[in-house]
Amino acid sequence: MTPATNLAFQDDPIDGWRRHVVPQNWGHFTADDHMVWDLLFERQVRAIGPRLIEASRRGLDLLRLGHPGIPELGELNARLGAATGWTAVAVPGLIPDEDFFAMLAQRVFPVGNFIRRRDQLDYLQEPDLFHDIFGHVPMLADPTLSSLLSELGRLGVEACDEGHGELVARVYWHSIEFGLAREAGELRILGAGLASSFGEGLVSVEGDRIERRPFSLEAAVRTPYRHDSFQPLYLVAENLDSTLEAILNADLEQLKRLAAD
Ligand code: HBI
Ligand code: FE
Repeated sequence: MTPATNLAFQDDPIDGWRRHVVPQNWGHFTADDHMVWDLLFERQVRAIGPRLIEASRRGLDLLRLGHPGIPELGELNARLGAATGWTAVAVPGLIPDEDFFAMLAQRVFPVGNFIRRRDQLDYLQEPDLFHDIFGHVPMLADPTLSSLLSELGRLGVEACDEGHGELVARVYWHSIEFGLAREAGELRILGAGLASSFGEGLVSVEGDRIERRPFSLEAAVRTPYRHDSFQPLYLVAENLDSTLEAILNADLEQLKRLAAD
């Protein structure tokens, strides 16, 4: 895309997100980068693989993310597109909410064009490609979760337009990013932030001094969150299907009412 057309999207609320997209440049990843992916992948699957919700486990397999080395987006998108019509695009880092939601609404997901270094294995603030691909992309291969995400994107764009973007960001955060879920009678990881974090993932489902509360849209919109540390509490989708249904059917007026004191 030539710079001129990039600028054309600058102020376009629907396609402004395109200015964040960069080439993945997969050929530029070093042997060490690929080694870090393999190390993180193997360690994460061993530590929390059985604690991921079934849809995420299925997505890891369907998209063959266990293949050695950092996934190449062309191959990944061939499988992901065939499954649910989603496309992963490379971005340099955290995308502002209004552009992020606009991407989700168009079934596009941002994945970092970099991976953490060996000395950052356990935690880094900026979402790298391991967080985005291992954490988020598997659920995009699931028909139910991927439809929910594009609907959340549409709702998020509407909310940002009205200055209430925070409400949808909180619903997203307490489910898709850091939510837990009860599935097959056990506590499992729903959120990508937990799925991709070696330290926090296990603690969130096994820790005994962790605060967990049932997920509801009201609890989500009323619970601020932190980007820069372990979460102080986790919301649990006690019935995953009905929680996903409630999020799918949420509307902005309802979220504003639930957030009002
Ligand atoms: N940007 N690259 C990237 N990856 C994310 O996971 C991400 C983001 N921007 C916002 C976001 N996630 C959400 O957590 C909410 O802030 C909407
Ligand atoms: Fe994320």
